Amino acid sequence: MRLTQGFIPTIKETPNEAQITSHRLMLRAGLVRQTSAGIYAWLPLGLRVLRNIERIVREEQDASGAQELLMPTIQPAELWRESGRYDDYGAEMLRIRDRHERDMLYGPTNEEMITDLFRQSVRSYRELPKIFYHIQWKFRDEVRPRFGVMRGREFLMKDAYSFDLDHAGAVISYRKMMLAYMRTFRRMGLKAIPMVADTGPIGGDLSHEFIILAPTGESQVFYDAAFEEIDYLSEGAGGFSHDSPADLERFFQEMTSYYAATDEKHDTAKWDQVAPERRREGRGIEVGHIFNFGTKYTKSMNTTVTTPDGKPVFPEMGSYGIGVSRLVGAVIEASHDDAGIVWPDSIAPFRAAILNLKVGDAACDALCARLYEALGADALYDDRDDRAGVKFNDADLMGHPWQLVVGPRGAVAGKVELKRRVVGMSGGDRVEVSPEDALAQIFANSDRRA
Ligand code: 5CA
Repeated sequence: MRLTQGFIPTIKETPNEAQITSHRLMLRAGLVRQTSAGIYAWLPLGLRVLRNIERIVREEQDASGAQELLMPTIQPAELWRESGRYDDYGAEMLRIRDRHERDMLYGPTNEEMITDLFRQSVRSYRELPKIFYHIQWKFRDEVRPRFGVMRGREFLMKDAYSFDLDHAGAVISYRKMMLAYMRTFRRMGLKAIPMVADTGPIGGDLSHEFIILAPTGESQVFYDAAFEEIDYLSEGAGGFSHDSPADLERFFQEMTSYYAATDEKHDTAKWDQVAPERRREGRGIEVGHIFNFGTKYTKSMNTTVTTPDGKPVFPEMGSYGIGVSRLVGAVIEASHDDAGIVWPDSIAPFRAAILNLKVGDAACDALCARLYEALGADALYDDRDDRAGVKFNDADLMGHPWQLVVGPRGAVAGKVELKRRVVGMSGGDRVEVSPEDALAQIFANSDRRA
């Protein structure tokens, strides 16, 4: 995209409505704008990041065997009256009445709707297990929406739902999702820790939250230092297979053998058993949450399948959420410096930025055009007739993983300056290389869409 033709309204001043870094940077770099309290419009740069996060989430869900579908945002109240949650959910639910006086709601989550879709068509144990997911906007009328997209009222969630014949099967589905989640977050450059968590209005007794450590996080967390040391997926994400219950068990054991809990589930007796020098206490951002709640919804919504001996049973369910829009903020909290955002390659809005330091200079224009052609739509070409300093600052603020800087002297000599954007090195480390070498280095990174 040519910057002169794009819509990336960056802001120099620090917006005073924003309390945390990610919110400030998202406004300043032109990713989002607030349209109502806790509701945001995604501008082109922000939308590209959101789509990249969605792509990774989708690929890892598909790899786990989950099937994608898409449920609507607006739901009928009857389904929620059946499960008993219509009244329980309280003021967080946005209730709507249509022109025929029917009670509707903007979905805060989809357990009821997926159970209804399931019971309309699935009759036999032969059709199990099943995991469905969708990536859809949710609405929760939070009392205090804050921190930008981190705690919005409207937000994008990936929610998956599993159906199994019995508890043993449900445990396998739960572990599959845990593996898919660890791979998903890792591909975004995040180290997430699965922590024993409270189940709240979703219900059930087996639950983990996936927490990214950050001082601005809303959760108080307690964990064993082992989580800082061990890179569970390093021996190749291929080390564990979704198709092998033994692998899944080994993976689950490894992930849960050390103490890690949020404050709601903090167990001081168990905490006392952790060696004092290994105890870590801090703040974290919840980027995902998985639940096993057995037959809570299949029972209340009278959903059965027949077993091999012809008897009806209530299938066991789980639900599995990832905060897709929250992740945009969470990644920024985990990866930024004084100059701006530092995107991991996999989700950066553009693979690289081309900075033309002298627009109108024949050699600069020609070399930039060549680079832009080679990188295609995955590059942002700063073709503004502006000062070099403005371009450097904006490129650092927007956080492109690579900057290709083209100045008049270098252009004549057939050279560009290549800069890798890393945390804490906003100012410098531009290396002069040939355009071919620069492109080769940029293309060497593989976790990008084609
Ligand atoms: N039905 C279950 C799992 S599918 C569920 O709704 N779980 S949840 O309530 O924990 O939400 C899942 C994820 O959505 C959370 O881990 C969090 O990352 C994200 N999320 C929840 N509330 C908000 C919010 N107000 N703003 C942004 N993201 C949110």
